[in-house]
Amino acid sequence: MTTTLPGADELAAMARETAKRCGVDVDALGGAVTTTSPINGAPLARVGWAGPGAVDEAVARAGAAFLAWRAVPAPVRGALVKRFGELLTAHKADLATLVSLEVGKITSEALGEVQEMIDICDYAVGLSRRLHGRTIASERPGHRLMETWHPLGVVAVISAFNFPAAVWSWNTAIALVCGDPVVWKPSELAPLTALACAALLDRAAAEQGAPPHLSQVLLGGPGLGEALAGHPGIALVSATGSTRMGREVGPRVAARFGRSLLELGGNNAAVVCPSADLDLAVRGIVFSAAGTAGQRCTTMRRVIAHTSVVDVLTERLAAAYARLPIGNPLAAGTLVGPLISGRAHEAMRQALDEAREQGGTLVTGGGRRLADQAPDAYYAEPALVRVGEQVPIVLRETFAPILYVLPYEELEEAIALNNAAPQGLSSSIFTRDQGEAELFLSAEGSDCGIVNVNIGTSGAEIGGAFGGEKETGGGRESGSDAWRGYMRRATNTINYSGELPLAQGVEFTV
Ligand code: UN1
Repeated sequence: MTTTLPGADELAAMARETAKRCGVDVDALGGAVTTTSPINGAPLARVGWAGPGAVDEAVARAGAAFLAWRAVPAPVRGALVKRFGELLTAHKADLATLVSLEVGKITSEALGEVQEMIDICDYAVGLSRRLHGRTIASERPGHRLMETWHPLGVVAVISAFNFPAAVWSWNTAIALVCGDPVVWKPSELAPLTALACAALLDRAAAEQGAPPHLSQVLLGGPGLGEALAGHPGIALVSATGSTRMGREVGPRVAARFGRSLLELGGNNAAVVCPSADLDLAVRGIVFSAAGTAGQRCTTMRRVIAHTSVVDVLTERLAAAYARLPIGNPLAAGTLVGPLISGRAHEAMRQALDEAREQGGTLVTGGGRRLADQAPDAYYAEPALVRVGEQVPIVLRETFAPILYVLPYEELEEAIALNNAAPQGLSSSIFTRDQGEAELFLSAEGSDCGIVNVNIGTSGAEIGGAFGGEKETGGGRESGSDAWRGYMRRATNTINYSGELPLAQGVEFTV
């Protein structure tokens, strides 16, 4: 596939128009920081970063909003999120364009990201009528025990470039129905996407008569994230990014006994068993490994295939890789867009060198495309590397499309290889043998937060809890009961007996 990449002015104009349609005051943009588009490596927009003092001010405003919002009935809070979901639906294409322009996602995946935002709004609206606690049997006569869930406080969201809008929305839609205002530090690479999301939410809030400052955006670098993590006015810090970032944020929040929800790295594997449907496995693996140019935290980075299928599987993956259309993510038909930066490309190149040094064989891919047209844009051919065993480079997360394929003999060994990664985000098994699938899903199986059967590691729906164990950080966001992380639980004992029997049979009569 040959691609002509769009010129700098074209993309900058498109970004401006699209942001304006979402309600961003584009005339007020401009500032010291220039962002670029990974599509052509050219400047896209200029923005200003928050100055010193911005965190204190934002947290104070959010704190005031909390006092009002916590008293609004949860289903009324849900009405705001419902309206926000409608606005996201109306501006789905606009937001998706901004996502593509700022982080290089192909159109279908950018639209999918906005769809996840709409889905979580629907989910949160329903949730707003079922934030319920339990009634528990008391050991004392004439007593009742119950749990109530109350709004927690101000939530800070720190998000990464690869899901520049959806991750914020998973947190924000849930936080808002739970009664919590949000202060967002988006990726410094995707400020326009963030401003557009914020403008749509501000519009919904104004229309619904919600208190001001329920949602605020602060643009800035890592120092801003650190200030948010350390701020005592923030009850919960939900941070998505590298394990290195998590090591900065987690202890800072813990030191002040704040709550954190960490979504960090992943080194996700698929186990391919002898009975696997290989057609399905190939499609599932290629989407998870090469989709989003290998830049999801759920990207598949390892295939652990039984010795009876590893050769044929590798051949079929190589054939599929050779057909992948790589290029302009805005063009119809493209499946693999650019890497986010030259740094990401350099990390990929270096990992491939190390893989070779450690005995790996590059089966296909690894080259760079379109450098002649756009020397500052980094289009990489997804790489397939065959290794004999799980050498050190395989256990290192490289945020780029490299898939390592290695063999196994016994399923227990494959599970041990799966679990040998320091992170524990996502995993999958391809098999038609129920016993094998059940073992993988069991307590003795995969140690990840996401364990799939006959689908890849990425592309989770919002209805389930999303997150993982070990160096992935342990947080859960999005569906299931992840909402509990955004609320505080009170245990209530109510005595309607007219007596005062003490628990544990204690006698204390005065
Ligand atoms: C991420 O890469 O940070 O499961 C999130 C998935 C997406 C979310 C990925 N729903 O791949």
